[in-house]
Amino acid sequence: MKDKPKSEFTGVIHGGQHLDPSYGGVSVPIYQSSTFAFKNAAQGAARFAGKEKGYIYTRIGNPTISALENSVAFLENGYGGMATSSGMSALTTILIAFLDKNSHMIGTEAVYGPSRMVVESELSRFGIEYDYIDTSDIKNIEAHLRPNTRLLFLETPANPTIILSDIRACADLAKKKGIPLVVDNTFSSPVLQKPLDLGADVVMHSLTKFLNGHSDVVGGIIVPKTEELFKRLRKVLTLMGGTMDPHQAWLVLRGIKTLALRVEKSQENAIKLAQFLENHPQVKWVNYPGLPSHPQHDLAKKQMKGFGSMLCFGLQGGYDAGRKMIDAVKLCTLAVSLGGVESLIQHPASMTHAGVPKEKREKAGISDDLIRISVGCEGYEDLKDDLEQALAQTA
Ligand code: LCS
Repeated sequence: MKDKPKSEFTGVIHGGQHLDPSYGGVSVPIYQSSTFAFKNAAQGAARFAGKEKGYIYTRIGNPTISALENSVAFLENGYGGMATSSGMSALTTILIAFLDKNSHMIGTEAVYGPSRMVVESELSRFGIEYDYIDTSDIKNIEAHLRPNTRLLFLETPANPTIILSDIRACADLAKKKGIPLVVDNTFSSPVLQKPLDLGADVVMHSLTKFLNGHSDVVGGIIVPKTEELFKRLRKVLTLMGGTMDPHQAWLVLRGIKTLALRVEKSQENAIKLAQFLENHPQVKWVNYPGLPSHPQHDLAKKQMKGFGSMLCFGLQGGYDAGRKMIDAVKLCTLAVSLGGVESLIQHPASMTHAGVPKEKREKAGISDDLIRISVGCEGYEDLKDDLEQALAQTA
């Protein structure tokens, strides 16, 4: 399918896909081959010169991986996709493609811990300068721009605070300054938010999360808006080698077919759970973009098609009570990661964001009492009963 369908339910199944040309397989075959034979020397040379279409070597391209790349590029309205071995590999490919020695980047401070750690502790060794700041305030971004700023990186909603950044406003600013805007869209998925349509230049995902949806694959993807950006990023990815494996691609492609269904069910659960938690006497605060109490509820309504299924909260009894609660859940699983059919609960300060120093965490709003839930597709009543019994044990 090339034309845009009316519904995301159609796009996730057919977008960018065509029947297998060999045998008409309805499901894309797994081309588990590292290399592809040439008919003769002339064909091999023509493929390397880019004069003939076709596959050469799986690090450079593979039919199963292409099917996944076409699917996500279609959903994100991008020029093309580049699947990577992990979400971190998508990010590092982007960073290396855009940043030079002595260049500067601005990033959302409440990002997934390793997303800033890779810059702060590794790329800084190569002379790259950075500011991880509150990107929900456009004036704050303007104040941190430097003559050598070469990248604006947003994670919205942010992991784990669920704070939003205004993609359209950031895109306008980035355009004015000639800086590429990259958005990590992992927490929304393209079903709920399309950053490229809001003016971003590149969108990335950890495919490990909602797109795959079954907690059984690690993967990532990069989708730029233009051919020029695609060529730059593809060159870096191919040279750095963070490519995906065909079997991994096939599993994610299978997961994407039910993305819209899973997102619909999990966010229906999330809004009800957020309301339940907000009204619970032992809960001190809840952050969920679908609640009118969320500081950016209006922005969420404007830039997202739904509020998603990630939420965080703190208990009256602080982290001691929170730890008792996460030890007491029976249906929710105590595990990091997110976006799967099963509900997961975790404590960012001691788990996903433990590598970020405490003062940086606190400045970013990742308080010690913050508990994060990735709401899954179970029945709402079962999830509510589980949280209710776990909360009762913290009293
Ligand atoms: N971007 C976001 C927003 C993420 O949440 C993660 C992983 C990544 C990038 C990196 O992707 P990966 O390499 O793991 O595929 N977030 C995780 C989390 O919150 N818990 O465990 C992993």
